[in-house]
Amino acid sequence: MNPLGSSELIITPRGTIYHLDLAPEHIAPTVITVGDPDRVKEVSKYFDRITHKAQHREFVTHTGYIGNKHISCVSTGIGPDNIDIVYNELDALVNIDFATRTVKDQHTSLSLIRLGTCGCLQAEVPVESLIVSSHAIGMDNLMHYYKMDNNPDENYIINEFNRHTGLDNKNIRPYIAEGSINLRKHFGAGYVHGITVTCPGFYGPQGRVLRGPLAFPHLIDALTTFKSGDNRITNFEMETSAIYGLGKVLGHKSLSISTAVANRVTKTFCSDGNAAVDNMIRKSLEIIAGI
Ligand code: R1P
Ligand code: URA
Repeated sequence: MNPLGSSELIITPRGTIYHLDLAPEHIAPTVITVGDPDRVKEVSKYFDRITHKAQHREFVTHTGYIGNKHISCVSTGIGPDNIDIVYNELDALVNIDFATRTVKDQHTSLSLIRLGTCGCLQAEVPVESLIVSSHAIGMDNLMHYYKMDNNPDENYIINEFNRHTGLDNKNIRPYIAEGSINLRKHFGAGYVHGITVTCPGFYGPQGRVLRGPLAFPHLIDALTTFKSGDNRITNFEMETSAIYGLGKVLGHKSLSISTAVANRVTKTFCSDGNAAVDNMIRKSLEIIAGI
């Protein structure tokens, strides 16, 4: 294989990858991703020790240990386009030899777990619930730029979703990707499981009207009423489809966990979002440290 060129794989003079500003030795096999850069310290305050800190743009990283568990926390910022950067650069840190600029013969699979926030789409799932995404349905377009195969179950759900919502006839091409079953099985009691819809925006793409009129005024209703067997849509947010899609394409185990800060059916908003997110972090880190 020809070495990757300098505009393809961008390595700084310090030997770090361009956006994340990390060298291969700075990253752990288990990585927590969070949207908000300020949330990284809220995760790493539970580490027993921190061995490396980095920050470039919205990408803040703290790496350390909980007991013997080697763990990193990286902020992604908002949206699938940022996930494209974070996933490709984390993958490069473990699967590309920076000295030869070639893909390593031996593939390393990371465990990548998002601890985020979301809007809930079922009336009986209250704000502050912790939601584990079984699948993500992407209303964004990131994964249309990659060659990704779907299994028959994924194809079945996305076909039913398109039939139910009619959104695929409206300049949107929804896609689907499943999260890691191996990671998901650890998050039982205290977590609600369901399909997550990933939206390419917080306002119009999530049915919010401030001033701009909506092209799809019935979006929320179409999402809340969708069912495929036992699968229903529990929530929406802005990263999980890219996380699950790129996890599949690059061969990493990915899981997305969210605290519901808004319920878009009952029209309620969490009174103390920080406390609810802290609860998710503490509870989930306890599980992650034991995996
Ligand atoms: C929108 O406010 C942001 O919050 C959610 C959405 O996915 C989007 O990134 O997640 P985070 O709280 O992890 O950023
Ligand atoms: N994040 C989102 O993307 N939507 C919400 O409603 C809440 C958090």
